[in-house]
Amino acid sequence: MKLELISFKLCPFVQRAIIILKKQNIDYDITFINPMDPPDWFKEISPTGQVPLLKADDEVIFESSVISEFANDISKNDLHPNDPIQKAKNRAWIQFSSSLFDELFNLVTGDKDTYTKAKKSLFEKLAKVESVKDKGVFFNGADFAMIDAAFAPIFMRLSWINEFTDNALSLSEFSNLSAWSEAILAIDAVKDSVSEGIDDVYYSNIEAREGYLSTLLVDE
Ligand SMILES: N[C@@H](CCC(=O)N[C@@H](CS)C(=O)NCC(=O)O)C(=O)O
Repeated sequence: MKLELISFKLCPFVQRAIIILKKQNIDYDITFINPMDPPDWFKEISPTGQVPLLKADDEVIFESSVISEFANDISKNDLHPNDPIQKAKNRAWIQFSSSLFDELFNLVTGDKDTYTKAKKSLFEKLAKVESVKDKGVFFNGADFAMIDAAFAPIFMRLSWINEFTDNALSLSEFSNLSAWSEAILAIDAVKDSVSEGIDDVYYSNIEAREGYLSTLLVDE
């Protein structure tokens, strides 16, 4: 099967799909577009107008979680836990994790009031994750799973923001999440899921948005 992932370099949802494709050693081509100004061929095949979109031969698969599940389904090694309850709980927390991108967006773009509310909401959600996280290295313990890939783009962006500021969004109050974030960000498939220099692009994006977060940037 020929796979082509339609992508946008800064997109955290694309990143999730790439991590699973890489972790499962699946061959795929990648095509970058700007979803804010998409080419006509993309508009014709995309039901939502959003990336990621996976072309599998002549079929179109959309939604990052579905693309990730598909990549897992066509692989020998299942990256979900075997136990149905555990798997269902993982899927529920994956869905929960997607809502964190709303707070991240508001943190990067909002004025001081929006930033403050988004930070409070983000940390309330993170506290819930902290309370259910296994004490092992990854979410379920020793093995990297689908859920770890789902959280990776969040932890990567939080670590960039902490590096660019005086730890404005430090995870230090969450000991489980701090260790989990470190373990996830050390995985090759995670490190290789973004283009070289994308952290600089993220920094410039924060500056360009001129939100409250841009006032917290310390010069690199
Ligand atoms: N629920 C979608 C969200 C994807 C998404 O928001 N992609 C953004 C880029 S990061 C996009 O394509 N935005 C263009 C638009 O919404 O028109 C998924 O998980 O795949």
